[in-house]
Amino acid sequence: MIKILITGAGGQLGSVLTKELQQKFGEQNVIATDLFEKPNFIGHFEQLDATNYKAMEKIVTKNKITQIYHLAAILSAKGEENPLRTWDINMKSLFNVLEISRLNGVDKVFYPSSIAVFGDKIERENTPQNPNLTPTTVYGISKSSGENWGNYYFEKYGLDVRSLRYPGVIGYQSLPGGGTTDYAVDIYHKAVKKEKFSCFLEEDTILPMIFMEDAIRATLELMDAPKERISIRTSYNLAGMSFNPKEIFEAIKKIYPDFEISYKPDFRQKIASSWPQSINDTNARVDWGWKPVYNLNTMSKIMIQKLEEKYK
Ligand code: AKB
Repeated sequence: MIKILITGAGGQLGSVLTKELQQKFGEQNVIATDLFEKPNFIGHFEQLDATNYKAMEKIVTKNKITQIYHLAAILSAKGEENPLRTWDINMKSLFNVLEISRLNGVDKVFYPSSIAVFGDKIERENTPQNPNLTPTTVYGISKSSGENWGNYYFEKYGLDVRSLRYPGVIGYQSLPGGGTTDYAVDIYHKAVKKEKFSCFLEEDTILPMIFMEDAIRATLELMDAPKERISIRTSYNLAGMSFNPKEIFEAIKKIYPDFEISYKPDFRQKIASSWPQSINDTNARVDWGWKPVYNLNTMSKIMIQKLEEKYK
């Protein structure tokens, strides 16, 4: 019997993943947790600060949890406001998940990593799986350390920790908060609301991105893969598509010819400039059959159609 706990269930990815897991495993078998319950949430919700060991342990034991999806974290841009607090929250919550899992019979853990683990000392095109990681943000440092802690718990205790290095995730269902790739979601909302868009990155800043549907499918496929197929216990590179602000603007302009953009790069430009432009995800393809479906144009059509329904 699979019983799932999700931390950060109210976040951009967490809110969509929670629904998918509810559909797959049954609403009663998914316990969504976060600092606050979202209005209109349907299912089993428990309020949880993931840095609180005792509170997390209580939910895990009471509900006989067998899998944890640990999505709670402070992201790249927000994390720079208070680096030590970001480190503390991101690492404390991860240690809680790993220790509680090992001591309470949880069989599988999902830990999201990020393209933020790569620094500016790498090949920025087709970035390989195992370059020297020199992250430039505290979020990236916490994720690269977290990947190694996941690997450590697998090697030392046999805990089945699995992880993906997500690119920027773009979806119509939820809003991101505090990331460097957030502009690529916001731009669609502005276009559909017939507002001008001010972009915090320069027009030629190429970043790896992925459509929410692909990101969710990658997560479920990784978690479903037979154990012997998982050769990487730090975190898998994962690619969807790559584009810059000018290209996404042009894709949207095909649908809204009057849409306007201006560029006002801020501190996030430096972060974006230190990240890869495209990702080599051969290991994910070979090990568990990963293949993205969406590109910039197919994603843009769906984003706009769904947001038009939302704002109607
Ligand atoms: C961020 O921009 O911080 C995140 C990420 C790429 O991990 N979206």
